[in-house]
Parts: sequence; C-alpha cells; structure tokens
Amino acid sequence: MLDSHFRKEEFKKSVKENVKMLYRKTLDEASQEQIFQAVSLAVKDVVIDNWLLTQKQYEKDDPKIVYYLSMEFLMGRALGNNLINLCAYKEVKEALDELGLDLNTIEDQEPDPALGNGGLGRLAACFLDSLATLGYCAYGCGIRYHYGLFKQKIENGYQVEVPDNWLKDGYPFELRRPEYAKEVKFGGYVRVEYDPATGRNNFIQEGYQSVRAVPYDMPIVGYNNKIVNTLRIWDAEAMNEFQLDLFDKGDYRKAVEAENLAKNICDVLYPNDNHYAGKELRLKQQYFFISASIQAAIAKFKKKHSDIHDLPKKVTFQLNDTHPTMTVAELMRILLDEEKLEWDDAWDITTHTCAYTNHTIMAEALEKWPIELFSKLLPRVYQIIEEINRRFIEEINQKYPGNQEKVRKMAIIYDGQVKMAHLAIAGGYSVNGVARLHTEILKKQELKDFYEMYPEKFNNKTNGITQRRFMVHANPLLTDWITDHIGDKWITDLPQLAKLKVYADDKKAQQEFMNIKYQNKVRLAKYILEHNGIEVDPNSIFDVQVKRLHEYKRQLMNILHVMYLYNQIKEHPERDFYPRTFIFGAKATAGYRRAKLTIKLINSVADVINNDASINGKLKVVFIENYRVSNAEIIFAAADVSEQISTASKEASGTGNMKFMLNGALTVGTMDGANVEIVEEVGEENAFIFGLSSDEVINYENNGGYDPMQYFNNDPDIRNVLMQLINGTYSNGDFEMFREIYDSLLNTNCSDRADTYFILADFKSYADAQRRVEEAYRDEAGWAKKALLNTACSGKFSSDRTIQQYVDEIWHLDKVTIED
Ligand code: B1N
Repeated sequence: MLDSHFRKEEFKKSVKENVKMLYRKTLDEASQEQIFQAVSLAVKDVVIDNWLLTQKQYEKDDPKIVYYLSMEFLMGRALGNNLINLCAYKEVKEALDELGLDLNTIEDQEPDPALGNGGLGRLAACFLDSLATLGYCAYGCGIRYHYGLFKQKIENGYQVEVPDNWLKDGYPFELRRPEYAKEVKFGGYVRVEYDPATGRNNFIQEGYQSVRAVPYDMPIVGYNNKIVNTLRIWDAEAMNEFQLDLFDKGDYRKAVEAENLAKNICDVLYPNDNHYAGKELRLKQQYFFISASIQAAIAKFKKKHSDIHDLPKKVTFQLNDTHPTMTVAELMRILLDEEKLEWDDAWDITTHTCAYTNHTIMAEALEKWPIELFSKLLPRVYQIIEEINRRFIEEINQKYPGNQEKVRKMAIIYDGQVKMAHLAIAGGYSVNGVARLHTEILKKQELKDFYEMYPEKFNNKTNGITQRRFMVHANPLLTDWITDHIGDKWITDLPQLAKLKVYADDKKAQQEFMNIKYQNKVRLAKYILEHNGIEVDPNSIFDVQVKRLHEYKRQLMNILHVMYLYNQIKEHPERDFYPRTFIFGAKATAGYRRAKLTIKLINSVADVINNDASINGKLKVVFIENYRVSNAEIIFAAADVSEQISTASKEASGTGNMKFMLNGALTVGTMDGANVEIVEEVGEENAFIFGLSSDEVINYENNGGYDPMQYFNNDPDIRNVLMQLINGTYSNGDFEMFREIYDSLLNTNCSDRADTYFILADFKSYADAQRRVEEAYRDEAGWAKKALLNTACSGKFSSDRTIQQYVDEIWHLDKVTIED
C-alpha cells in the first residue's frame, strides 16, 4: 500500500518546504539533524491523518480499551519503524536518494528513545506495535523521563555513564496535550468527616502538595492498517493555580517544595534491571503516572458511559510488573471517594479491571515499601491499602483458620512493609508469567500460596517480539529473501515462516541464506571498526551475548570460557581452531560494582587476546559500547551464535533469544525461560543446550550441597582460568584488580554462598556445548540448514501471538478496522 501522501514528488516537496519553514535553509545548507527533523515532520503529517481516522473509528465503535501501564517503554527509534509500518520505507528511501540524501544517515540522527532498561521495557514497546497492528484499542501509559537510560562510554576498559538528554533538540514524534492535564496529590493528611446526608464518612486529603501531570502523546503506527494508537507519557509541571492559595496563606516554603517536587519527578529513569532500590523518588514516580493515567481513563470512560459498574466491560488495566500496582489502590480511591461507591462494589469493579504480569523471581527485585515512607507520601492511598489488607487477611483466616504462617507469608502489609506483588495478586483478576517454565515456577514455588488460594487467576503468556522491527527494519536483505520465497504474509503472521522449512536442504537456498548472513556480518564489522576501532573477520563465527549485565545472566561464564579457549590455543597452537569473534554488549547499573568489574574484565581479556599476534587472529573479543535498540538491530542480524546462558530458573523469559532465532542464529543456552520453548520449536539438534536444569538449581538452593571448590580442586582447566584472575595475566601484573570476582566464585566468606549462579558447576558442559558449535560450523551445509530452520521455526515468538493470547484469555478486546 502506497499512501497518496507518499507519492514521491509530493514527499520531496514537503521535505524541502519543512527545511525552509523550520530553518530558513535550502536542502544543501541544512545539517543532517535538520533534515531528520524535516523528514520526520513530513512523516508525522501522514501519521496524524491516520491518528485522527483511528480516533473517529474508536469513537464510533466504542471498543473495550486496554491500558498497558508501565514504568518503562524502550521504544527505539521511530522514524524508520513508522515508515516500515506505513509501508512507505522503500518509496521514501528512493525519494530521498533523488534529493541526494541517505535515509540511513538521516535515521541515525534520531536519538534512541531509551525510556527503559532492558527486556521489560522493550516488551512493552513490542506489545504496542502488535496491539496497533492487530487492531486493538490500546494506550501505553508511562513517564516522560527527561533523561533516558544513561549512555555508556568505555574508558580504560571501565564503564562510564553519560546522561542521555534525548529531548535536547526536540523530539518530532511527540505531541503535548495540556488540555488533558491532571492534578496529582502528595502528602498531607486525611480528614474524616461524617456526612449526614449519606450516613457515610467522607475522607478528605488536606495539606497536600499538588503536581500537574501533562501528557505527551506518541503515535503507535499499526502495520498497513491505518490504525494509529497512542503511547501517553506524563510530564510533571508545577501547579501554579493550585499553589496560589499556599502563597496567600503565606506558606511560601510549601509552595517552593511543591515546585521542587514537580521538577524532580520526571528527571530520570532509574537504571536498575531486575533490582529494587527502594528510593522515595521512585515511589513518587509510580503514584504520579498511575494517578494521572487512571484519572484520565475514568474521565474517558465517563464521557460515554453513565454506569461506573460497567467499567470492567470497557476497560482493563494491565500492570507491567508490580511497578504500577498503585493502580489497585488509586482505582479504589476514585471509586470510593469520588464515585461514592460502597467498598464491596468498588472492590468488585477493581478486581475485575486490574491484571498483573510477573517478570522475575529474583528476590532482590521484589518491591517492598516501608510503611512510614508510603503512608507519609500517600496517606489516603495507604489507608485504602490497610483496609484491603485487613479484609484479605480475613479471607485467609476463613480459608485457613488459625494458620498464622499463611498470614505471615501472604499479607499485603507485614513486618512494616507494603508488599506490592501481594497487592497486585489480591487486587486483580489475572496473574501471568512470561514463559511456560517461569509460570510453572511461580505456581510451584514463588507464589505457591497464592496459586493455592486463587488457581483460576494464574496463566502463562510466553513473551514475543515484533518482526516488523527485528526483521523487516533490522534485516532488509533477509526480509526480501523470505518474501521472494513465501510471499509477505509473514509480516503480520509469523508462523508462515514454517513454509521456509522446505528449503532447509536446498543447496541454493542455503547458500543465499548464508550469503545474507555474511553481508550482515560485514555490516556489523564495519560498525565495530567505526565505533570500537577493532577489526573483525566476517568469516569467523560471530558469537554474541548482548543483554543487561547481571550476575545471573553469566557474562562472567562466557568470558571465563574465552580465557580457557585462549589457554588452549596457546598450549596447542598446532590444533585446528575455527576462528571465532566473541561479541559482548551490556550496560551495568551504575551502582552494581561486580557487574561493572565484569565489564572491565571483558575489556581486559579483549586487550590481551586481540593484541596477541601469535594466535593469528583465531580469537577476537569485542565489547560493543552503548548497547541499545538501534545497534541491537544490526547485531541480531549478524549473529551466528546466540548466548542465552542464564542460570536455569533465573531468566523469566528472555526476548533477545527470540530476536536471534528469528535472524537465523543458533542458541547456546540453558533450559531456562523461553529457551525451553525455543528448543521445543526448532528441535534440540538445532541448538546447543547445556547445564543444570532449573529443578537441579532449585534443589541446590533449597537443600544445599553445592561446593564450587570441588571444581577448582579437581579440574586443572578451571583452576588455571581462575588463577589468571589473580595472577595479573589480564591486569598488567595487578593481583588485586579482579580479586572480587575470584572471591565471588570460591570464597564462602563472601556475603552469599560462593558461586551463587553455579558458573563452575556448568562450566565444563558449557565448554562442551561450545565444542559442538565449532564442529557444527565446520559443516557448512549442516550449519546453513540449522540456521535456516531457526528462522523457519521462530513463528511462535511473534508478539502478535502473545498479544492475541492476552486478548483471548485475559482482556477480551474488540477488534477494530478502519473503514474509509
Ligand atoms: O523482563 C523480560 C523478560 O524477558 C526477562 O527475562 C526479565 O528479566 C525482564 C525491575 C525488571 N524482569 N524484571 C525486570 C526491570 C526493571 C526493574 O526496575 C525489574 N525485567 C525483567 C520481559 O518479560
């Protein structure tokens, strides 16, 4: 479909006009950044027409709406993606060519909107793409952080964090909507007032500070269907009108405080992944965007509907992890205090409107807010949670009379803390995990008591990714090849890729497939040379681990294995060794010392190995600086081997694993998260599985008996590698630099059990899996077949499938089509 607005000549004219209007320049005078703005404006123009059409259709059809509430939306760049979904990419590229402009260079001017940390935020972005593409009425609700996730620089091998001022030149794909601003109240106290008219108590928050929440809307373009949904991110502004009375009363200090509160709230995204830090400002962020979003949703509902009891029929709130769990209490507050419903009525509505997704079982990620902090900041909301808790405990006592143990484990408020997961489970109608194994672990271990109490709430929704960004945009060569072979239906129906299976043994297809992989490796090699100054050989195996840096993801095991290979090559220079390039990309949370030291170790090992002429370039190690959505697209397309090596049971799902598979990389992985389902789809013979099972890991954790020192004592290869951490091999003779890492693996005196993530237990079976990789790669046809089958079998892992399951089994939304 070529939209009339994208007739080439018209588009070219529009770009020239925009440059003139915005900057009083001609095309050849304008900078690339200015041209990016001008092109984006031309694209936005078309998007806005469809945005209006979509609103009109929704207005007419009145479909049920899902609000996807998330602290993170890791959107990545919009320009190229919008062009893809408008089916105008090629036309626009040509038009720009004719103007002497290069679309790739223009796309590179866009800041990467990084309003998320990793998988959780990127999942939210993929879901919005699928919701729009499938034609469902959905709003993403989040925060307009002024600074996204930090940019990473590597200096002397260490990570340095640089602020990400993504809004500094203005972001062309957002629209400020001051007419939808909402007031959000913090602090003060609750006055209880008997109302003789109703015979009820009124609860009135007083002495509070207000912040004005102003929404900015970003268009979410569906693929080839004219639907444009909305990501609404809230910014905080001082609430001048409301604060005036504080001035009148001479309470200048309060007025200034309120102004400061507004200034800080949206400053910056907390850079933690799978970790809870318990900061007051984070709690403010949570309530800020939830209160604004829920108020706006209720206001919208009431425009069309007179009976608030119908809310669950028309609205559902999906909580992306516990971060938006405030929704339960805020909705109760509105229903009780503003809609004047009775408790039971309000609770019935709330528990049929909210649904919760769990994304992790890592204990350190569990949100538990101290009640002093909570009740001071949100006195009325806290009061409501106390009442929810009181009634919940009653329910537990009814079901398990006299069982104090159950109350202790399940209460929402206990030990001076508010437990957000418990609130999310009690206050919603659905609890889902993000991969089959993860959901089973939730039911059998982490949330066992809740599963026993509410088995009907629990369900699984295995994650997915959008092929529009991670294939059509990221890998244009393979996109065209696939479409040449099976048509283009797969772009909105990924299981169609199975039709490629008939080419798995076809010599010509194999060669073409691997030739595209080669060209993508050349593209990545060029990127690496430009950005890292390291030359890599596209004929070597590209073995890639890109994801947040976390101990449970075991980047350390990967680099220890590289050290082991290097030792082998040095000891046996005569042996045949297939050249391999180990590629890493990872940001570490600024305060996570051990993770940052792992980055230093990777870079130190890279320095030694890459500069050792004696190994003839057989091994290369590259740490790609500032891993983010935009370079991820280039990296996935170029990978031969996908490293998915988390300690079994720790990675809830993973989604990078799916992006690699889609692009024809083979998985080296543990039976963890969605890897289990990946192997199920592609067949064990087309992946390299190793390591302890989740049951074995959980058994060690519950019953003890793991002793990493045994491996150190009995295995000289492991011992050699570990000794090299403390004998200066990779630290210019400094014995202390990597001591902490060495200790973490062996020293029981450290805070945790030594080797918390079973690296030594899995090391040899990992090395063996890697030997199988090398052997398999030597068989060119064999490898091509496996790679092709990975792509062909990846159909399940589209977020379109995931979203359809959410719709069918949780949300029950109505499908919308644009008639025009
Ligand atoms: O969510 C992804 C999964 O694919 C990953 O396996 C999982 O690790 C990730 C607190 C998190 N779980 N929890 C977080 C992020 C930020 C934060 O402040 C926790 N991220 C995940 C999508 O399901």
